[in-house]
Amino acid sequence: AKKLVNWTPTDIKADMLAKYPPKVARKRASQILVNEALGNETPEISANVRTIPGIITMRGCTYAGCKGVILGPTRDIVNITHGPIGCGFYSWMTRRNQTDASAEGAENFMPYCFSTDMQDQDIIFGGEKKLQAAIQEAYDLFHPKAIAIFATCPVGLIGDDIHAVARKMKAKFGDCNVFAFSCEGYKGVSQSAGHHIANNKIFSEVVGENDAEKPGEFKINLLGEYNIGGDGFEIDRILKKCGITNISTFSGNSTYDQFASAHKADLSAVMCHRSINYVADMLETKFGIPWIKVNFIGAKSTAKSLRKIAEYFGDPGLTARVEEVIAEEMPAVEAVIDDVLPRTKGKTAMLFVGGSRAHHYQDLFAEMGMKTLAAGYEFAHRDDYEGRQVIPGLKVDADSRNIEEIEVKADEQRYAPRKTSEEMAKLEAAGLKFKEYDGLIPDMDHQTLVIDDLNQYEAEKLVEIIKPDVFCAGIKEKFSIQKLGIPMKQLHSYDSGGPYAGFQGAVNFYHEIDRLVNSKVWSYMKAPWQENPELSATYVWE
Ligand code: CFM
Ligand code: HCA
Repeated sequence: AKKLVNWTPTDIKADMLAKYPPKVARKRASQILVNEALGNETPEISANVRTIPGIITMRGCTYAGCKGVILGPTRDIVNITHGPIGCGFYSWMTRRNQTDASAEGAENFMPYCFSTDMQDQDIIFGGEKKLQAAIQEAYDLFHPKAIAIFATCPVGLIGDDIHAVARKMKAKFGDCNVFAFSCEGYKGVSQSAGHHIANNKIFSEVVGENDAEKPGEFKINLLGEYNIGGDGFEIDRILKKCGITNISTFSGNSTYDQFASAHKADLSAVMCHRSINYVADMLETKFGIPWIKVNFIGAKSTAKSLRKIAEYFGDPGLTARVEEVIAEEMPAVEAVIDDVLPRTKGKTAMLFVGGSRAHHYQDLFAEMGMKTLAAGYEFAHRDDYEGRQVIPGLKVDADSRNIEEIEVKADEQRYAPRKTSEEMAKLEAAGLKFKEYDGLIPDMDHQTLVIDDLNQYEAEKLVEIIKPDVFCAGIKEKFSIQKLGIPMKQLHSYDSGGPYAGFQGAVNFYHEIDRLVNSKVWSYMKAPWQENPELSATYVWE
């Protein structure tokens, strides 16, 4: 990588802001942070705020966060998108979440894309009848345990009452839970609002429905793990080997019954805090199930997380077994690190992903001796950046239809007024409980760049100035970055790879990144317009 000779991170920030009009520059300045985290003094970043119109954001919509992210990986609920066909189609399997329905009698509706396919006349005259017919058709064909309805933008605009339709059909069937999500794409500022809507509804409609005891010892819920590229399979392999029983994953490779039984666990282990903290908090408040933060991305983080779970249970047998498993798994991991390290050490990365991978994957890169120069989230909140204390049992109105208000209220309860350590101590003495977990900012090196809601323009600027050895983001960024001559790795879909979680996943990742950052192909590459200048158009302004 080219060395930054004359540029400081502050210069880079200034350069990124230089072209913006003053108002835009001011707002973006509060979302671009030169990391000066020292000790406990975590600097403040502005997050979970609306993208300025005109900016080409990397973000997605609320429907994507609700239907695609949270409910998408559950195999035996019929998920019907009430909307134009594109919303259902483009959120169908593109996330590469995997499922295993090999058990006898296991249902799997994931290969189907269910949608009401709204047309002009539905928009004009209302789509409730069409929705009702779709629910009936799904019920007659599949007799599922549950049918979920997802609102897209036009549903909110024309005012179809999807909840009334769901209630009516649930009462009519009697043996099928039907519920609806007001997750219109435009609600809130990003996918994040969709997670919140999904979590609230799953908690109120499904969690606690099955009171039967689950077999096994050391029962946990694994919250915020979506089995992308088979990550959840690898984590389950390790948990099983340790003798830890995962009774419910939210929501990778999950079933309706897993959600319904989640209140039977002893502990919730939270992998992606951003997408699921709501369920963790509600399980703690309503059922007294405590939660801890874990991270299975990175071999060392995996070992640390297993130890953390064992420590919670405090059982000597479990602790010994966890140590045995770590000792069994690590040699294969270390052998690959020894192999790749001479080639990867000192290389640099940039990570811009949705809500937790931009943080978690830094551990994997660190294991390869690679430094993360810049990172940020599309839609995370300040708690994910700062790893600050969270008040469990937030009181927000779960039935409110104004999710933007809910999100803001929840953040306000957490942060406003901003509390010093002394103030926190006082509140704690007064009986309030707080949790601390890792945050992206304190975990990153001094003088790195932390950027919230990075956009197309800034991404290109960053790459132009810093030229990292690898840039990690999503499909929208993939080709524009590659055209700049920089290897690009998708950390959402994993391109066509994975799993990357756990011990075996780490090995996969080391090999792939080694190949990617050491490939000569990028130095041979010239864009077509560089080779054939006649291809470039000439604009004449009158
Ligand atoms: Fe959590 Fe996720 Fe992520 Fe996320 Fe997502 Fe995803 Fe992501 Mo894409 S739940 S926040 S809403 S870890 S879909 S599996 S990769 S943006 S960083
Ligand atoms: C989503 C899903 C997504 C998109 C990924 C990408 C995913 O936010 O709607 O932009 O490549 O992981 O599939 O985050």
